[in-house]
Amino acid sequence: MMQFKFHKNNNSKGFTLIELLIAMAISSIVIAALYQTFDSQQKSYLVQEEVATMQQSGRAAMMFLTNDIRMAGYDKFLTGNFGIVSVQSRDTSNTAETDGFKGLYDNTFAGNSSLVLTADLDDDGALDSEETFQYQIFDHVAGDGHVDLARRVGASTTPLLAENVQKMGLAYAFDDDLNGQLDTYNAGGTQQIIWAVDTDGDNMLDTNLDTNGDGVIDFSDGPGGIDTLIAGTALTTPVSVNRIRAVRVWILLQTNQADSSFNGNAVYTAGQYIVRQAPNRRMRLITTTINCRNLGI
Ligand SMILES: [Ca+2]
Ligand SMILES: [Ca+2]
Ligand SMILES: [Ca+2]
Ligand SMILES: [Ca+2]
Repeated sequence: MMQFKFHKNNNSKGFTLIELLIAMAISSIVIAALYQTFDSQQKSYLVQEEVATMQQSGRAAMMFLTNDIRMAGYDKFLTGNFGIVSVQSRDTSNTAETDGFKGLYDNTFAGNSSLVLTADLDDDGALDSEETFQYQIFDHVAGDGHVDLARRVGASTTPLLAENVQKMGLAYAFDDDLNGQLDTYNAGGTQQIIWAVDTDGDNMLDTNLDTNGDGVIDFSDGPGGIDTLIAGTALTTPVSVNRIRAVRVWILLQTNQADSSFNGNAVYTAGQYIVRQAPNRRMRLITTTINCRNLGI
């Protein structure tokens, strides 16, 4: 039969003060290390969440823009009452205007793209209240300092589409000679599509954004500074909005929260605007080109 012997350890006198202090020191180091790991994981989780939110906003905004621009000018009975109505720039502040839109055109807002279009969605040949779509960026929640993208249907008072859209750039390709082809210009020996904007607010396209004629719209087309407008090349004759056949869209988003540990230094082109990355904010530029299915070509 096995016998268990229990020895009383007479040397056990508990912990000495030194031992206790060492144990406390070690455990506080461990806790600090654990906390740091947790904290940095938490931060990177928050960053990922911010970036995901930003990308989702951008995708949603682009989806609405694409669908609306494709519908622009939908006019089953060929009344001629529908199409792209306005390409004028608008104020980005939260100033209410009498027509229910924010910030009507003013020369000082050049480069802040906006778009108004119509489509006869109910096939009655008449322009009804829910058949006007307007896009522009402005500080939707007055005073929070972040610029948002609005999509206003009719006279809706709840137009917020995507938050923290820092810039929306729009440029337009057109068929002014009505030969069924987008009009082009000579860029270094090759013909390139003209992407034009209205720079003086008369709602006529007047400027090709490719200043240096290399077929690309970017920083090198600006006069050299950040937060400046691309100078562009004047069109021979201004072009009416009813000759527009395609729309090029730039949406520049930024994260909602500043991240003091992050510093980017990128330069973005958004339509006519050259923009420097905001301090401590991650940004994403989404671009696309949309053919206006209901406007010829
Ligand atoms: Ca209608
Ligand atoms: Ca043409
Ligand atoms: Ca003009
Ligand atoms: Ca260029």
